[in-house]
Amino acid sequence: MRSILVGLVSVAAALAAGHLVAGLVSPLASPFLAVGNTAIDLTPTPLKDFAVRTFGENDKLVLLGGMAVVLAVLGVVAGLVSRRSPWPGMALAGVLGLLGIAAVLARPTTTAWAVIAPVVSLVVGVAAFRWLWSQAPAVVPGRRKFLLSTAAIAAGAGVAAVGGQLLAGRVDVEASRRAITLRPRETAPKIPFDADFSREGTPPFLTPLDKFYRVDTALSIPRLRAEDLRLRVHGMVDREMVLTYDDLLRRPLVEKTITLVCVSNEVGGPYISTANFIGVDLAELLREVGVRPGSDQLATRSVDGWTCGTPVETIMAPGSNAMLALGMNGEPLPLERGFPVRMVVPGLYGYVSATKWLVDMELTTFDAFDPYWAQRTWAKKAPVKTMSRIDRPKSFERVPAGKFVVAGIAWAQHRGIDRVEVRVDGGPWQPTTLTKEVNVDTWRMWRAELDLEPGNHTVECRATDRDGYTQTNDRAAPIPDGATGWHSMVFTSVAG
Ligand SMILES: Nc1nc2c(c(=O)[nH]1)N[C@H]1C(S)=C(S)[C@@H](COP(=O)(O)O)O[C@H]1N2
Ligand SMILES: [Mo]
Repeated sequence: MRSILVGLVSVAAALAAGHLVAGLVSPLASPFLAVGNTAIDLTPTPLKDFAVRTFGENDKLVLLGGMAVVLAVLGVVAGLVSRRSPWPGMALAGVLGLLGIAAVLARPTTTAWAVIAPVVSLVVGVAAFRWLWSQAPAVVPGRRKFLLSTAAIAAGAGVAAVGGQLLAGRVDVEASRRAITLRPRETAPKIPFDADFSREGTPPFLTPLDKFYRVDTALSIPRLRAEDLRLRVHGMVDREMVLTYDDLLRRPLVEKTITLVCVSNEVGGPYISTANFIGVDLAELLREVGVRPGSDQLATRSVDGWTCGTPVETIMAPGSNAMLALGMNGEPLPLERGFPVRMVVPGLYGYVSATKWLVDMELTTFDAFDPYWAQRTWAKKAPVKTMSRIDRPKSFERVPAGKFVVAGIAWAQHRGIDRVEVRVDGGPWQPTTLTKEVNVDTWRMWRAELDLEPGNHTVECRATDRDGYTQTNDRAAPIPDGATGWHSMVFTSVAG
């Protein structure tokens, strides 16, 4: 029992000490977070998909919780193997410490001296184990002193962990964000009130920011102040550039309504949202730096090391609407949306276009560089596939027989939606009514009135884009370049 306590408290002390020092030197060097981030990067893609599907946006909390449990178990083990001598437990603490050091060194963005955080963690872990073990009494009268020492170290660990968290947050990025007002020279046309069928179950046309889907690999949200931004543009260019946030603000700001979608969406999935993005024209900026012939990939990097590759051709095409976005829905980007600046390119899935916390843009080639997800077997190029989704009825819903409205969304960003059809129980395809098009870079909502006999039914939908392509029922998984197939919904019509 005593040795278990020694193991648990030593592990806690080690993690907390590392977290505290990391808060001082470099928050991402916290051994706990570094191991978590490394785990995310090393997780096989199918398991990652499973985690996102199962836990959605709580996937990171689940990971941190799981790590805490594993570490606690290791602490218990360290105690159990050290009943006679402290050495096995100290050795285990040392090995864990080395893992922390390796994880911090493996982070793409750590500076060399940030390694001091996991080193402190190792030393504290081994020393705490040794000291507490030596305090553990062989006789009952010594118990009180031992418990006091243990409680003191546990309390110290608590204070250190909280202190580390506070220090990591001391960069006042919220104040930096609050101080910004974005004044687009050209605002997006007002969204007409009938641009959605939200009363019939579709999402509202513009997604409120707290409802906007979120997908990224960041375990802790990067905290980069606008005034600290140095956005580098380099590689196969005529003139390198380093842009500050003020440089970006001085350029003409435009506002555009754009729908963003994630490649990991299953057919009928939730990872699609729409916002008014405020930003600067990306093609214009690239024309200023002068893209050298032969460069076909824009490789972008976020401050936490995540990378992305976008076809130069897509960005430079007339009317691409590609932008460096500084704001969403009238406010500066929220921190989790990539503050201070992110990229948006309509018509491409987010993982090949929408880099958040953007700090580096390198003109290169697809041959020369594989970004984060391409290294993990996703496609290097991924234009958004023409898709549609049924939002009403819900799966297995019971609806009144007779007249019933089905409704949903369809999207084919940058091509536009031409029509959406539905069919019931494998019958003939029927037309639906579409909302007025806001622009070709956004989703469009549809509805159709059905007349239903009582009983079980299946409704399916399919969209046709402006290029004349109609969705087929060929089923593809999200990996490597986006799911395909018709969305279908099984429901019951009830008489009376
Ligand atoms: N830095 C960074 N940017 C990123 C990602 C990431 O993991 N890290 N994920 C991308 C993916 S896969 C998508 S779908 C979009 C999602 O943007 P959102 O979270 O604002 O909805 O961001 C993209 N930008
Ligand atoms: Mo994504």
